[in-house]
Amino acid sequence: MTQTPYHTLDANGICDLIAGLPDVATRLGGAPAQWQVREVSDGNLNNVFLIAGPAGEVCLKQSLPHVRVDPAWKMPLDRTFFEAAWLRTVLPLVGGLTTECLFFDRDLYVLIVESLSGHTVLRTALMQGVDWPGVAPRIGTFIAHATFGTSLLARPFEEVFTTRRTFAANLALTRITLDLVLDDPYRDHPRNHWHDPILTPIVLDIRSSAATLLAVENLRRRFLSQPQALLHGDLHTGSIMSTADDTRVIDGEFAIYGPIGFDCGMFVGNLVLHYFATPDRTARKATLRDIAAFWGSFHDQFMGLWKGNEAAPPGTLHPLAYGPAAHVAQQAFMDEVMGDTIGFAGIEIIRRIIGYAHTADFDMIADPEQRATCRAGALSFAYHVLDHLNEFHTINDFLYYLDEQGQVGL
Ligand code: SR1
Ligand code: MG
Repeated sequence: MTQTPYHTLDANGICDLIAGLPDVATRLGGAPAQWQVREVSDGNLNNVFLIAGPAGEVCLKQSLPHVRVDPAWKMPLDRTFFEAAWLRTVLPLVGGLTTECLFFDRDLYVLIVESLSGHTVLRTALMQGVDWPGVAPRIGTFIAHATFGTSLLARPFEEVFTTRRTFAANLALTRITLDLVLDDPYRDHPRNHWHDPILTPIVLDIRSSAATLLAVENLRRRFLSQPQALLHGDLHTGSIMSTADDTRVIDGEFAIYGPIGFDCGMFVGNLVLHYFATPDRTARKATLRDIAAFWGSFHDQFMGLWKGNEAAPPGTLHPLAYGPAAHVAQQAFMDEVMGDTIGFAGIEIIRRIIGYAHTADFDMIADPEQRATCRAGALSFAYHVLDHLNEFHTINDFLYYLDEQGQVGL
């Protein structure tokens, strides 16, 4: 049997690898003996290291043949390939809102990117109580440019179909999303878990509401059958690193063509989790402001790119209709993205509370009873949103209801 060249790298292996990569080694400066390797893995899937030299630092990510946090859960290695391909596709569209791919190796499934050690994971920063009003609109900019630029609105279909073919092979991680996000929470499954008993009646209500289940089924079908643009695919607040002034979207390993509202909804859903995990009126108002600013930024920039698209490359679909009717049609498309955003936000909230992969947001609340009440508030909110999805006509309807629910018990 042929031995595959793949092996998991330790600190020595990492230094040996980088010593053979002149561009990366130059960024670090000095000699390999001076390089410090620090493991900083904290996601569910991969090993991540920071390597510092006298002149600078890089970040190395390596796929494991299993889920990092559950070695019994076997997994193909190709996820860093898709992350590298995603970075190379979106970096030219979004400029400084992600990181540069410095190296990818398909034998070792190693990806090396710029280090962001001066930045903080957005979820952590939010939990520490920072208020950075610039972040949400920057994520709006990121999604508008990354999605518009990979869609049929901006590129000839031959290019879009070729990119779609690449990312359509991201089967293992798409399966994770389908199962963990869009299916498990709505049925009995051993991967689901929650320990607060006050959540159980809400879970039972969710699972017995035909309106909710049909809404989820519809969104699940849309996720798989509406290849509007290249998505990040896992755009939660742990996939964003930021300072007050500089924001980067990282971890694009779940990249897949899908409905644009999936990325928007995942981001909004995670802001809502933070909202309910912060039982403080001022902080909650800041989150309402952030969601509004995110949507405004995304909407206006996507529409701006669409309207100013006369310079699209030859072969791109040019509009046939102009004038007010065309504007109404564009607005209808944006309304569809908004409907998806609200629906996928609800779905993301539910899976983060009762599914396999929870988030740390609620851990900040010391009192177990208050923690359970806040979780229940978020879960009930998401349930109501999905159960009455057709009644949310604008993002303001969503924010109004969020504000109303956020005042209960404060
Ligand atoms: C087994 S992977 C679980 C979750 O971690 C990733 O970050 C995605 O959010 C996925 O759903
Ligand atoms: Mg991730």
